[in-house]
Amino acid sequence: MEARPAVDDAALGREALAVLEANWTGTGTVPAPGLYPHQWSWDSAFVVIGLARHRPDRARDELVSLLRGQWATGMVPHIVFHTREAYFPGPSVWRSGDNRAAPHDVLTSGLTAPPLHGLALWWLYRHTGDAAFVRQMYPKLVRQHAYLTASRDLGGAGLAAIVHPWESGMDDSPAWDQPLAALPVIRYGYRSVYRGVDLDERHPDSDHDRYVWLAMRYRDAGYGAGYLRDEHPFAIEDPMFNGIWLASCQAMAELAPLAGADPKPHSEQAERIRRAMLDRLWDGCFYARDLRTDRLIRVCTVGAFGPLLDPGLPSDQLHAAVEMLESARFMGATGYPVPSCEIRAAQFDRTRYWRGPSWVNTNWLLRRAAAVHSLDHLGQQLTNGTLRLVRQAGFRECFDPFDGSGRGCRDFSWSAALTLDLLA
Ligand code: 9WN
Repeated sequence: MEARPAVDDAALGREALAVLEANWTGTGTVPAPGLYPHQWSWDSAFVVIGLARHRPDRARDELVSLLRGQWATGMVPHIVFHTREAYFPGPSVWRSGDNRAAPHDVLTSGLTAPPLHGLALWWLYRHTGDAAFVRQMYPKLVRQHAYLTASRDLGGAGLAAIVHPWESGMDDSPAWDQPLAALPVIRYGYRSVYRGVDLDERHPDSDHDRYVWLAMRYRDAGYGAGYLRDEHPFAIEDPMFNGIWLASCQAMAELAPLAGADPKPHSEQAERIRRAMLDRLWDGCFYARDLRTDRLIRVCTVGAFGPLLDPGLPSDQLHAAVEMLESARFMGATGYPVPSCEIRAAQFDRTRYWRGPSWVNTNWLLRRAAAVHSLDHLGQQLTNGTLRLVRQAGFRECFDPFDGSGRGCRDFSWSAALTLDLLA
């Protein structure tokens, strides 16, 4: 495995800031130079979190810039294109400009992403005390949450459904294999967009073709909520997406008084999400539910731990989930935290993207979960293990969970940003 010269904390922090500076375009932070040359939604939220202590000015600009892409429906798109077309699918595929709900002055994708922004705003406030900025952003995030309630509660129980694997942020997770296999494959052949990375580490062409087909179908239906409810072939209640939403609802409840608003609707929303996740997704582990078959997708991925972000998670589920996380099914068997799929699953692959490798962002989310439950030992293990990964292999996109070697691209923004937070 490639080894880097030993770096102390101060040098690692300087390197992380330098990566983020290099990835700043003047209007936003790109996730990775070349590979992801636009602004991605949950990547930006992680950048806000990482910069909160070190560059609050930049963290504020990042969030403002991302939310310029928000649609009139409240939807925060998963990609905002401040720059020319340089990724596929780009603006000419999404055609947001043709949709009346999309912003006029900036082009975007038509999908959304895990709604981490409430938690990111709370994190920024916690480190800056900037209530004026909270007042400015709060109404936009209220509208984001309202969109999820109005247009994404496709199961009618209070959870938000994702309608595309890209919306999970975990594109090729084994959890999407079955619902994806039910879709037709029409050759588009655009996977070559992934320049500079090993294509064997990513999803096959057939999956990419299905991603594109699904996105275009939604586009051709005008990105309509009625179409999603009645016809769209991919609709899934994902525990990570909803666990993040719940955490953002709780963050919004704390921020509401600063904006002169009532916290209660946010706490009530969080309770609804908690109840629905327990009723619909829990069966010894939190699984994703396929709304088109009304069945749980019984493969345990890192997404199963999203509900741990909830301080109100009942102790039975909390203990069972933590036991599983620490067991030989997840981090008990690997040298590094946390594999993206349980290692005994047939689909586990230590080299392939969201099918096995460890990621800094999910490690950070689980460390946050450990903090809300005062699981100090677990939190420390996650912090130390993640810092060991980036110290040895650099700010890679993801890592082999057994030997810690880097996978995917280099100079990845959220790996750098969250390292800053872990070092603090
Ligand atoms: C599709 C930008 C994004 C992340 C996702 C990650 C990957 C895109 C892709 O890169 O997704 O949105 O082309 O694979 O899976 O989590 O937000 O870093």
